[in-house]
Amino acid sequence: MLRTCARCGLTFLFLVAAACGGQPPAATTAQAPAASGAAAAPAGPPLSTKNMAPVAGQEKTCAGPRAKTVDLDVIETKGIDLGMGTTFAAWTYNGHIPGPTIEACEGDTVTLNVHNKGTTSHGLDTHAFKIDARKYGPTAPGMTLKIEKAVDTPGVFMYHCAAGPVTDLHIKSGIHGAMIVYPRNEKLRPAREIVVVEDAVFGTRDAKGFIPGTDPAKAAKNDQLFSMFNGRIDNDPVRVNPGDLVRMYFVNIGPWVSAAHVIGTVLDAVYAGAPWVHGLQTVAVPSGSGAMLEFYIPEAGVFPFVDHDKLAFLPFGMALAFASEGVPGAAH
Ligand SMILES: [Cu+2]
Repeated sequence: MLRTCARCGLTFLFLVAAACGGQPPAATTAQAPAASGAAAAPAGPPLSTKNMAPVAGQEKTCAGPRAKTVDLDVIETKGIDLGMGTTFAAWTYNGHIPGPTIEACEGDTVTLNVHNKGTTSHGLDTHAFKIDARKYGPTAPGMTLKIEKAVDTPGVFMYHCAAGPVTDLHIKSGIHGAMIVYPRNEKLRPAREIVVVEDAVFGTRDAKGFIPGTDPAKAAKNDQLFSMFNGRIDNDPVRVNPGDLVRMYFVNIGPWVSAAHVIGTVLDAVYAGAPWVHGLQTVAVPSGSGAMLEFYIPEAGVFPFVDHDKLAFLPFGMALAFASEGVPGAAH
């Protein structure tokens, strides 16, 4: 069994210490929080984690060309760093778990070129497309699979390998990511945006912390060794400020339903397919689905994002802390 590290064994103490011990925020964007759906002051820059780049966002994406092309390499790695002294011989898009976030705007035509640089057949299935499923592949090693379709449904979608009967094994080996389709005519509220993908590893960790690959028996039983956010067992705190509105583009790869919850606040608005829903403590996001989760940072402090049904993994670092040191008093 995976051991807890000294730093993460006391998860909340660590989160609080990390939040209080770092550098002060560059700027305070505290604001009188707007009522749901109302206009708000400009937000700060988008947020990121170690394995997740900031998004371009709705404005840039929707102002860009109506035809968007994304190239993805399927790479079977010999080992990637998951944090806490653990490495995993993952299969990936572009060498990382998760793969790169694909951003498009409602009405765009999206072309995905999947270059299979692996040793077995791989493909790509995005839940944002309405298309003949056979076009998702797979394709043989050395080949490129081209998939093209206009997207007409805004939302946060899972994309993943399509490998016929062994698709589950490929998804659970790391070949997955998030695709955002921004609405073209509904302007999203200014917010600190971040992408979070919940995933898991199904294997056995040796004495050196190496997981040589996915264990098919564990995968078949949804018996994960641990679950993660953005391909990391542990993540550094994400710096925010009191009064910030955070919009999380969340995808649950699985296993099971994610009970998406932010400790210390209430979800102000959730979009998992129209209409927006307001005032939720926890929202259920099934495996294979996604949602936009909006919440305010109510005051200075630490606000960990968790899967409330997987709190058993807290000792192994499974919490993404939003940490605020800014000016208290901008409470929402
Ligand atoms: Cu695959």
